[in-house]
Amino acid sequence: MASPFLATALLLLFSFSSAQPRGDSVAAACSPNDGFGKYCPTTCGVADYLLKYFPNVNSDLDKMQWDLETIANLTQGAEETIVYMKDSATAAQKSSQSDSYFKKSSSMLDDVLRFEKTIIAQEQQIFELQNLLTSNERRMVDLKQLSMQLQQKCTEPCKDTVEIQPTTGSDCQDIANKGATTSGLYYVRPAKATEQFLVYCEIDSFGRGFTVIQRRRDGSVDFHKDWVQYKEGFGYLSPDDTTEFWLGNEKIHLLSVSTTMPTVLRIELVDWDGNKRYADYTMFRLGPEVDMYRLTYGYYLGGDAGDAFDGFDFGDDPSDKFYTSHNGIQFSTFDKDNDKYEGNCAQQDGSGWWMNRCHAAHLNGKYYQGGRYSEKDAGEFGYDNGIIWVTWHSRWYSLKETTMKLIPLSRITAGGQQAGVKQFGGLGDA
Ligand SMILES: [Ca+2]
Repeated sequence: MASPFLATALLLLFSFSSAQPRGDSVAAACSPNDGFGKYCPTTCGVADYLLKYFPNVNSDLDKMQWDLETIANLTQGAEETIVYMKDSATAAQKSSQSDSYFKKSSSMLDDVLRFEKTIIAQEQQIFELQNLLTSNERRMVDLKQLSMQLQQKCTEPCKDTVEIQPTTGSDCQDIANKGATTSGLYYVRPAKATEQFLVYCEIDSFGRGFTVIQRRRDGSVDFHKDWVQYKEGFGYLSPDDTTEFWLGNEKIHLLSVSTTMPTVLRIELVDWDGNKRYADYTMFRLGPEVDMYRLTYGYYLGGDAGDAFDGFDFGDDPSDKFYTSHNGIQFSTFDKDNDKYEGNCAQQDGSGWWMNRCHAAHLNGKYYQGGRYSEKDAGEFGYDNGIIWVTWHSRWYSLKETTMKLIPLSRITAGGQQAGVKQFGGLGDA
């Protein structure tokens, strides 16, 4: 509304001021105007016109002034808004920077969490290690105790763990007669012996006491020994009858000549099929060393193994049986040849035995696992050198187990002969 009026006023002013310096040209340039009349205004006419319009122009100028001030105010507001916005932008920038801080701090938080997890895991490990340490300490304590016990044991002198029974007697039957009921190791002193010696006594449930003079069971002892060794005895005496031995010719001699009662030599045999057989010879006697421990017996008492001591007709020669019998034959070893042969039976067969020319029974022979053997197996001489009882198995069959034992004739039938056979069960795998 103010603008058209203002424009007109300004136009008038311009027109007036430009006309003023030129004076004379006003009329020429005067244009008819309803405000000035039909004619060109004079100075007075213009003044009158100005005076007439001056209050309106003044108020218009005031209005313009006010408008300008309003505009200026608006501008300032805008400026302030811009500044505010700028500030906001800066703040926003700053806040976007703190976002990266947030990111950083959250990654730090992640790190912290990770470290916490690591710490927890390490604490768990430490706990487990502490447990291990504790159990190790306990083990150390146990080990220390064990080593203390061992040290104590080691400081004690070694004890012979072989149990020797307290009962003594002239032989095993004497010991059994005194009430001993357990088989095992005992000291005996036959009447003609100057000192006691150890023997294995086999005492059965009938109160019979056998004095064992020879034992083969597994080939663990080499029976290829010289005269002195056969005289003194060799191998091992065990309280549980698990070892092989030859008691010794001198002891056997003393046992056999110290009693006026007839002594029975019982021979028990086991083959590789576990079969068991026996042979009994009564009035057994072994001569003194000066008679080369000569074997004599009264007669064959019986048994299912047969009488191999009586010799055997091998069919090679009519004199076989005569030259393979053992009754009345002296003892021979490879270093003391007392046989009836031009050669050396004990040397050829690798044993000590009552060699004739040479044998039908040969219980100190070479041990052959499995039993059957041949001339090729028999070494450089190739003779029958196994553990032989030829009235049961051939001379090329070596027995698995043998026992030679002594008992007074009066006790051999105690409990009956059958009982004697039953008691045989002490041998082998029984
Ligand atoms: Ca000879």
